[in-house]
Amino acid sequence: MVQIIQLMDKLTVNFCGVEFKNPLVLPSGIYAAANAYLKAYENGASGITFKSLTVHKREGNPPPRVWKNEYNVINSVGLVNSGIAKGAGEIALFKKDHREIPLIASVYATRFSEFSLMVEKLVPASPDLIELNLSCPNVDDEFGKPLGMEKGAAGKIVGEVKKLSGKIPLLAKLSPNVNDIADIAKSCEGAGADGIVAINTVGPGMMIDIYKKKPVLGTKKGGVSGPGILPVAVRCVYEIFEAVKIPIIGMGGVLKWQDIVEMILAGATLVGVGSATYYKGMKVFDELNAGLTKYLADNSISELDDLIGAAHR
Ligand code: RRO
Repeated sequence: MVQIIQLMDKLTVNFCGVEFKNPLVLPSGIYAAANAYLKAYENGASGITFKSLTVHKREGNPPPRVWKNEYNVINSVGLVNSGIAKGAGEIALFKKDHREIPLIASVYATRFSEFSLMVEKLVPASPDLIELNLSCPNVDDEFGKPLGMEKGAAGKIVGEVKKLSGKIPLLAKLSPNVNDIADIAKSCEGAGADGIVAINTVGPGMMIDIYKKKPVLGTKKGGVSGPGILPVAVRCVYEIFEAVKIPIIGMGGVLKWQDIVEMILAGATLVGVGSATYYKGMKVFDELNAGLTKYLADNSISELDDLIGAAHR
């Protein structure tokens, strides 16, 4: 028992000054209720990201919004959320009741000024980190491409928000659906980002129900996650690691403990586990932590730090 606790201690990670008990976090948008966040934590996630907030409440896209097959999940949730005023209140309450759980707040906007407005409202709620979602793929029809798909705009958003975020570290969540994700990451770092989150969903993609002979999603197209996108995510994390010095939360397609190791070797300090909960339930966090712990022991690796970016050496 003592030995297991010592081994589990090896999983502790410091990310932007925040202590995480292991490298596995819940990404934004997988769940949107406090009880699901708590369940993820109780099952071994070390931190949670709240659903991205927008200035105003949103009802989301027409259903069906999420669909999965053996290889992939496709979603077109459409940013369902209660809006920044209520959302910031929910974050403050969660933080008051669960000070011990590292909490990442997330915001999405279609105008530069909206990012600033939301971050001003979030700071008093005291999230541990703030994620700027520069990359939701599912609202193009309403708003056009997300602002952060281009390095000039991504840097400008980070620079503006950095003036308001104070001591709370700022993360930029990037899209893989660009020519050069590393260049965008570099621009965010130059503008003051403290960390990068990569990747958001791939696509847009489409799945078709062969019996109904129709696309499965209400909006037909959506962002693709799940095991099939892991190699894209690993490549993005690898390229970003070469381009920046700030730490990375790697995510996209992680299902097995071996995928966590790949992500960390590519350069991730923390790893997001989202779609895997749709395949295996919340218990997947404990399963992945156990696999990672055994891998460290079997390979005589004393510190997780020794693995971060090791594929570059
Ligand atoms: O809500 C969504 O449709 C959504 C968001 Br905000 C995002 O960042 N990524 C995604 O795949 N879906």
